[in-house]
Amino acid sequence: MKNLAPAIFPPKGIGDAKPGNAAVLDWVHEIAALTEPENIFWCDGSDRENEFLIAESLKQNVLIELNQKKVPRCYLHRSDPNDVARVEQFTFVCTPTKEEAGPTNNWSEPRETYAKLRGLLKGAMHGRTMFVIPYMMGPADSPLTKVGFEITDSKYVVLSMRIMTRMGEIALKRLGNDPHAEWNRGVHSLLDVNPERRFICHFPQDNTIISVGSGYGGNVLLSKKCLALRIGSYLARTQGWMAEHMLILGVESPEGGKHYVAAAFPSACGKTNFAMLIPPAHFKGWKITTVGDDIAWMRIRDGRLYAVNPENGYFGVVPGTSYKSNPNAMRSIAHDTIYTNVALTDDGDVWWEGKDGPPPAHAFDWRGDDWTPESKEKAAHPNSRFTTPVRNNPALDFDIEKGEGVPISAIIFGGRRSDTVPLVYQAFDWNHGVYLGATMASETTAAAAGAVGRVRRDPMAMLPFCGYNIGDYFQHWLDMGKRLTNPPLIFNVNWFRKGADGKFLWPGFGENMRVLKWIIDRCERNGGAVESPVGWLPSPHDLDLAELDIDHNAVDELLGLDHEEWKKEIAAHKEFFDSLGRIVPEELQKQREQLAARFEP
Ligand code: GTP
Ligand code: SPV
Ligand code: MN
Repeated sequence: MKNLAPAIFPPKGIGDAKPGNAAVLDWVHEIAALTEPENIFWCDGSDRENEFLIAESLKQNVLIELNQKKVPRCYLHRSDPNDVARVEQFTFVCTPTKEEAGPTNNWSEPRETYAKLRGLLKGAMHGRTMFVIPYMMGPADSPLTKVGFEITDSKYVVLSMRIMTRMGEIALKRLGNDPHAEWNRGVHSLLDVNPERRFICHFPQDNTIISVGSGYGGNVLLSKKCLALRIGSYLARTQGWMAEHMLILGVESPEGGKHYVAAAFPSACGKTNFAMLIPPAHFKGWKITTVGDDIAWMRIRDGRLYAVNPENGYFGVVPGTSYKSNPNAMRSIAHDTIYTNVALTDDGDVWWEGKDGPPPAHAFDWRGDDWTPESKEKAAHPNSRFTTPVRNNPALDFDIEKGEGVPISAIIFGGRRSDTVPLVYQAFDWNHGVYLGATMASETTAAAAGAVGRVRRDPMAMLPFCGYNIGDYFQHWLDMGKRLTNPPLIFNVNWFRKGADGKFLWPGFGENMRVLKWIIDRCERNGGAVESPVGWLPSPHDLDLAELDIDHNAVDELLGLDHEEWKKEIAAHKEFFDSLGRIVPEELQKQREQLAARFEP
């Protein structure tokens, strides 16, 4: 198996950055005694170490060399074809009781699970190198910042974690030598990359993650979904802050005013694209800056919500990315990027469906097989990804390293809905906004293994990522609202509504600026809106649609409410709440009844 490369033996001065904290050392030695690696490699994230690991990865086929003139310092990784997305059915929250994990998580009993995982990890790193990665999530001087360690036998994970997190010395410094300090323990082993022995297990009470049998993204970059969201959401509730599956962007007006907004869309529903938006020509002088594209950690300060992006890189969807749809992403991934599961052209470049220009006459597809434009298979996997440092983003926000975070004026929820849900509307107040988030739904995507295009409820885009009981999570949102004297306004958007011809009614991407502008107007209390049963809706003239080639019927359709569709939608809300049982807070049940009542004549 191509990923299961043998041990490597670095020259002196590489791989020996042993941390000073005794608790960390004890834990590493305990895991080494179990997994029996050939040697231990203590990572420091330095350039020298990185160059060494890239060279070894090329030798061992973990990375494939690309044309360094076309894409400098970029490499291609092919994951096992059975291992190309998150696996929700093999993801577990291992709390002492099943109730603590709640009805939306797979639960398994902690002691039994530890025992099972120990069995799988026994001798798993035989003949191989065990890497120890110290990393930090969040800016160096933020009260929200967390330290984690990931043990892994995958060089791809080490190389990716160096891009995705603040790795090495900075993390060791933040942790210090107090053996009682809070830090996350992450253990990852590829095992034999067998889907039958693939488990992503979280132990929130122990601040511990164990992931085996996968080499792919959210399953193995333990900083991301596992720590920053599943364990993060658990810590956030106990510590009084929020860990959310949200992008964070800045909006600067020509007059120099600035707002920040956070937006929760499910996986592969447009967060990275929205976070890197370039306004159309008509919005001269407006500028969007990126704070984060996937995860927001937020806390209350002076009655307002402030957000930081805990990550240091983007693990973004490749297909569909082009100079037309997302120029900032294209510039970001032009250098210093690891590509996973895209196609390789004959001249050593990368290619994917939706890239600018014509398809190559011949390429190797994401599996490495011959591909031509006549092939039935896609050249790039629909969930192929780039891993690129935030520093590559030309639109990076100036305050990304600000420890206190950026003040959030608006929270936006949204999903992929072909019908029912209007382009944009505003919640009446915080609790109504929590209801919008709690009942949001989306058509499923290739970001997780399983059927694509099926509508499922995905509260706050956190269904696969909330590390505790979803009823308690809803209550936490309601409680946060009570503590906010100056809460963000809450909105819902849908870029994906379709017309009778099955085509998207809204052009999306950069044109989403027009919707964002209305949201900012509402935050400044000067945007027009009409009251509707679902919330405040813009009328067509409240949206700035100048210089946009769109049919006014399409606009009416985008902003319209079909009462028959909404009857079904409200019934689906009820069905969802009923499926959760008694854990749904009374306030949200009340919101649902009020929504239903507003549709009565
Ligand atoms: P994760 O990284 O999985 O969390 O995904 P994401 O939410 O960051 O989604 P991303 O921005 O990568 O977009 C996913 C897919 O949606 C891509 O294929 C995009 O081309 C497409 N997409 C993004 N924004 C829009 C939009 O405004 N309109 C349309 N029609 N498609 C969009
Ligand atoms: C998502 O699925 O929401 C992602 C990709 O951001 S992964 O890191 O694989 O979870
Ligand atoms: Mn995501």
